Formats: sequence, structure tokens, C-alpha cells
Amino acid sequence: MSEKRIVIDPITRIEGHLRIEVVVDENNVVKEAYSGSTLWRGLEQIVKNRDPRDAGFFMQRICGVCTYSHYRAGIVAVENALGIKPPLNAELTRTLMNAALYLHDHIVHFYQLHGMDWADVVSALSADVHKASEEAFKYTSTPFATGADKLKEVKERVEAFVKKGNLGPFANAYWGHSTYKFTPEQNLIVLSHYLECLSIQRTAAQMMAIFGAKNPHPQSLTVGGVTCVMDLMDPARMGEYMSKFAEIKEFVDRAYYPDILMAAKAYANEPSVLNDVGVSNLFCYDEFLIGKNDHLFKGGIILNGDLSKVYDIDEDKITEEATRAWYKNDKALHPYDGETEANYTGLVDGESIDGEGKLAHSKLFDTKGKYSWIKAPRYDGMPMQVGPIASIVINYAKGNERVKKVVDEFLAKSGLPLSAVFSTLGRTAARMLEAKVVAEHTMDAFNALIENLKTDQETCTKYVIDNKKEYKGNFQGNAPRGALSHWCRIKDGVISNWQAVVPSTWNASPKDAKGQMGSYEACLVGMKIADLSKPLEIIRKIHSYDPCIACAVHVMDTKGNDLSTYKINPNL
Ligand code: NFE
Ligand code: MG
Repeated sequence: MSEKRIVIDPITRIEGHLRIEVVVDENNVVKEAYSGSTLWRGLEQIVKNRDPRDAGFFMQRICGVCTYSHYRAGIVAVENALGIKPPLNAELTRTLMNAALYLHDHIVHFYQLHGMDWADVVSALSADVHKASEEAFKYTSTPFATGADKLKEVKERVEAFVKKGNLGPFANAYWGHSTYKFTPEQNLIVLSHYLECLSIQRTAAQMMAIFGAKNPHPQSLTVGGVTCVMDLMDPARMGEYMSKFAEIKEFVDRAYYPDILMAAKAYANEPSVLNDVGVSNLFCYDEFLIGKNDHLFKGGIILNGDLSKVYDIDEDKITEEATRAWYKNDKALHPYDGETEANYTGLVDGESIDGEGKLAHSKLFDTKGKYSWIKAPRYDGMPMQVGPIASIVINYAKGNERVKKVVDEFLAKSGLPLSAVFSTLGRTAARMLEAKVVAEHTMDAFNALIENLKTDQETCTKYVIDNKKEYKGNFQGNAPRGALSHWCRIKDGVISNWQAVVPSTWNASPKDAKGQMGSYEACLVGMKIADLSKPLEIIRKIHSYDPCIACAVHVMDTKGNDLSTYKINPNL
């Protein structure tokens, strides 16, 4: 048999429940790709018949990473349904919390979740620390990883792991793979930032907790506004936010940005990270209100990679279907009328390549039938790619000056054309550029808030829920992984339907009734794999989307039994 199947499960470094299967031909070129989630959580079912004021608290449990995104989405969807507009102070506070989330998420993604797909830890151990210290100055005049002594210490810390025969967090990787392109010195620079990022991300979590009370799963949003009034009125707390933000911005400027610039140069000729747009339709929403009616990123749609036209979003054109997903409904339904009824049909027997490169018996996706818990979202029947790549490209095409300035500067420094963004390298660079744009403008929102508080102390809008009325409303905005929407219906004072259409659902989508692939699948087809038993190229590509499968599929009982029944009366 000339065709072979490779199975990677789990593929994520975060809460992994993503399984990728590819079929390769006799030349090791990917012919077919299947992206499937092996977990179902069903939060859309859990909120049914509950008080809409509680929805945000449930929704944020979709994920332990972008908790704030779903929290805000759960709150805003209900506000939208009830026709409530929160005061500007509340909106800007929500932006400051969102900045904490984005900065946290993006730096952790590059260093802890994805960086080791680009930097080879074992190679770093043979670096010349003096040369590495000099190398860092090629990408910024103020590098974070500088000083031979500091880099020597990093090397010794990791060497100690290796000597114990225990690579700890660096175990089970494909060190030495032929597609790693950094020199040992460059690897050491990234490794040193990997270790620094462990403490920087703690600061980002604290930054969220200033207004959110805790992290993950902050607590200070409520339908109508925010509850962190004492913090907003306390100059010491505001100062604390500023100083933590400054620490993270410095890391973005002196470590994250130069490391991506270094990767753009080192990987400029590595075919497995170039020219793999995946789905070339891009989709993002307005996001980051930094002043009255002023969003840092604007929404829109680009079709077939054509930057000459950005289309407005028509929310009526969004659907989800489950022809190839383990749910009952096969019809494309608008999320207001979406259904989430499980229909698990299982895996099938077959053979796949094992860690030694030999064929072995394996359970495989049923590639003719259903193979994922992730639904297939579509816009006007088309798959979309979402994420920082969409925000960056769409805003560049719209001529958004705040984005253009950052992107043009990076393209000039890296020597890459804008079209290079349509790749694995581009997705990874776009995420850094998005972090950079957010970092450049977080203080705009902060200053707008301080200014507004001088004359207006409103933090919450009053409202009543009329139990005799039916309501429907949505949240449409971006999360760190891309376009996010939540859709709710309220009847008799309780939630009658709730659907979340999430960034990783768009990108990790299985095929639809027409056989159209989602972006994970599309970007893999046509790629050549150097060594079938070490498919680093697949891992690197999929990680460049920053997959989050808990989000994508949103108390699971594996036998499908009801665990408890609760009755909620919001009128009591
Ligand atoms: Ni669980 Fe999420 C983000 C959302 S998923 S991380 O960002 O929404 O794609
Ligand atoms: Mg959903």
C-alpha cells in the first residue's frame, strides 16, 4: 500500500483534545487531512433554562485560557438581548482586562506552547554564550537575553535537566529535526526567553486580577457594567495596572518582537512554514474599544486572499452544520437556531505509522463519516480562517494606520513582502504583531478611562428583565485566537437557547456537506514530511493557529447519563 496514515493525538501542548490524521502518498506528501476533537463538553446545553444574568459565569468555564473572552461574551450577549448599553467607564475597563488577556495569551503561546517548534533546546546546549549575546543585538538595540553570564546560567539550568536524564517540560520533542533552522546561539536566545516568560506571564495574570479580582476566571463583569468600582477609584490600583503593563510591554518589545524577527530571517527558506495559507477567506470583528466609538481593530471579511476588497459582515450569513461532526443535526443552522445534540459514531479499525516509522494497528477516524466534536461554522456557505492573521491583514487592507505602522515596520526589518503572511510563519508573526499593536495602544484606553472618570463615575446601567417578553441577542468580537460570537435567546426569564461559535471551531472545523475543509486541514494538504515517524512540520503548522479545543467544543459524563437536574426560578 503506497498511502500511509499518520495520527497525532493529542497535538496540543494545552489541554490537548485535538487529533490530526493525515494520509500521505509514496513521496511523503499529504494528500488528505482530518482535524477532529475527541472531547465534548456541552456548555451550550448546561446554560439552558438558567438565569441569563449567570450566563457569563458559566460561559467562561468553556476554557481555562481565554476565560475572560467567554465571560465578556456571555455578559455582552445578554446585554445585547436586553438592549442595555454599559457606561463608557465599564467598556474601557473591559478593554483593559482584554489587553491583559491578549498579552498574556500571545506571549505564553509563542514561548510555552509553540516556541519549541521553532527553537531546538538540545542545540541550544552547544551555543557559544558570547556569540549568542552578540547575536541578540542584531534584532533589537535593547535585547532581553543579553550578557554572556546570563545566557551561561540559562544553559547550565537546562544542562542540569539533561544530565539527570529528565528533560522535564522539554521531553518528547523531535530535537535535531532537519526543519529546525536556528543556530545554537539563536536557540539559546529563545530558550532564555522561554524561561523569562514563565515569570512575565505571572505579571500578566496579576494585571488581569487588578480589575478582575482573580485569574483565570475573573469575577468583576456583570450584566450592565463592571463591579470593580473601588479599584477604578483607587489611584494605587490604577498605578499598579500601569506598572505591570509596562513590564509586559517591555518583554514584547525586547524579546517577543526580536525573536519573531529572528525567526522570519532564519526560516525564510524553509518550505514547510511558507506558502500555506490554509483557508484564504479571512474574518475578524471590531475589537478593543480604546475611546468613544473608536476600535483599535476593525472588522470585515477578505475572500480568496484578495486584499483589494474588504466586505462588511452580515450576521445572518453565519451558520454551523454537523454533517461530519458527532451531532444529530446535519442542516446548516444560524446560531440563534443552532442545535447541540450528541450523536457519537466512534472510530474505525485500521493501521497508522508508529513512532518507529512502522505500520501498526490503530483506531482511526471514520473519514467517510463523522469524525469530530467540533461543528463546521461557515459564512455564506464558505469556511473562514480567523485569528491574529485575519485582524492584521484585514486592518492592513482597510488602511488602519495603527496596524499599518506596526506591520510596515516589521516588513521593512524582515525584508518580507506582505504576502508572506499567508503561511505558518505569517500566522506566528501576525500574533506577535497583534500583541505589539495592543501594547502600543493599551494606554490610550487607560488614559481615556482616567479622563472620563473625572466627570462621570457611572459603572453600571440599570435594567429589568420582563419575563413575559422574548429576547435574542449576541456578542460578536475577537478573542486571542480570533473571531468569537455567542448567541442567546431568552424566554420566560430564562435562557432558551445558547450557541457559541468560537475561533478554534472556525479553524479546526471538520469538512462540511460540500467537502470544504477548515483551515487546519487545508493548510496541511500538499506538504511534504521529512520523516514520517517525526512529523514536526504538522505540529508546527497546527500550533501556529494556537488551537484550543476546550473552547472549540465548549462535566462530561462519558456514559451520557444525566448527573443531576436543577430547576432555576429567576423570579425568586
Ligand atoms: Ni480556549 Fe479561545 C480564544 C475563544 S478558542 S482559547 O482565544 O473564544 O479559539
Ligand atoms: Mg458552539
